[in-house]
Amino acid sequence: MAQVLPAERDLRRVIGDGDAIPDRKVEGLTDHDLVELYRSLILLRTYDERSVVYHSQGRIGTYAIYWNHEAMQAGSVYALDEDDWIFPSYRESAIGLLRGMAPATILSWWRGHPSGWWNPADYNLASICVPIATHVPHAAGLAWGKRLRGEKACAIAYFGDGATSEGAFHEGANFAAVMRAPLVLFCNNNGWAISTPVEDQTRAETLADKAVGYGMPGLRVDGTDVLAVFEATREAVERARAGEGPTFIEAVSYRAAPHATADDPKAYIDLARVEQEKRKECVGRFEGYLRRAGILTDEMAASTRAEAEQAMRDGIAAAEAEPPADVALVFENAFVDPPASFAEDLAELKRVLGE
Ligand SMILES: Cc1ncc(C[n+]2csc(CCOP(=O)(O)OP(=O)(O)O)c2C)c(N)n1
Ligand SMILES: [Mg+2]
Repeated sequence: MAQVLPAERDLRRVIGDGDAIPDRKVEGLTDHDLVELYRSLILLRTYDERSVVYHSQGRIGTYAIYWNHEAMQAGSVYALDEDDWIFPSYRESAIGLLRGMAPATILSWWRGHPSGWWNPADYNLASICVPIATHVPHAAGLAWGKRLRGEKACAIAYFGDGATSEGAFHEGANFAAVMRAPLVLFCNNNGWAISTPVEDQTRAETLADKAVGYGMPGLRVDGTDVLAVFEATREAVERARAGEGPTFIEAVSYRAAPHATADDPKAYIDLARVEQEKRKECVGRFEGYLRRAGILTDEMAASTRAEAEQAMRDGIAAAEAEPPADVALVFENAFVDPPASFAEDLAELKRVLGE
């Protein structure tokens, strides 16, 4: 039986504040690794900011903004191997960029176009999961399968604070622990499940405390510190590969953007707190670290951003160049034996669309 460590009470941090709190180094990370992490952060940030603009221009549909969540995604993926499987929620919709997926694919997904679907096995990346926590048991099952086959790969499932109140999360966590599945349960605790604050979500002192009940270690990390996230995930991955089973990581941040483009948080959020959080957002924090270490120059920052912006311009152009989807696909792929009424429904839809 794996020994259960008490959940870390304090948030783990590597990046200091350039003042009283010193920067720390992560063992094993070279300057090249730090630059790669920076590229990942900028690519994700640019994708997110451009997507909000594309949404306002009517070029993509409702979009789940992940501004200030980039460090959780880039830091954790950097601790994985290509063989490890990623199970994203809608909040990590663009995480495939870190596996070489074209921005056009993800933009197409948000356009509701079939070219936005990929074969998960091509990237070891599961479909974007919109129902809260239903992908946690899927990830646990896949991880268990890897163990049964004697493969070294593990899986990581991303979900929010609100997801820890869902049955599927608990089933997946328990199953993974009992089977010692090589799984990382990565909880993005951004303080909100749409308009429900985390304080109304649980009576547990921390979300990482939930890990103890399943007999797995729980780590707490500053979710806006890309290096702390990397370090914690690397430990979880090492445990998984050593046959010690799952680890729960609670990465804490504060949602500094609306839940999605369809949301107006003014009705419920603390706007002063949002402004405060924006000032210490994750990309700027890492830029500060890199500058203090003498790694990042203005030139490098500008060229990294320009590269990402070009990738987005190419991405939206490619997504918009896709021929319109065949609406029959919606009806053909829902049932093996479609109900008779589907033929009429399809005819009606085509009439409405003028096809
Ligand atoms: C099973 C299910 N119930 C309800 C919803 C509606 N819903 C969409 S997002 C959301 C909040 C989830 O919050 P959290 O897990 O904290 O993730 P975050 O959006 O903050 O990343 C809810 C309840 C859903 N998508 N799926
Ligand atoms: Mg949340």
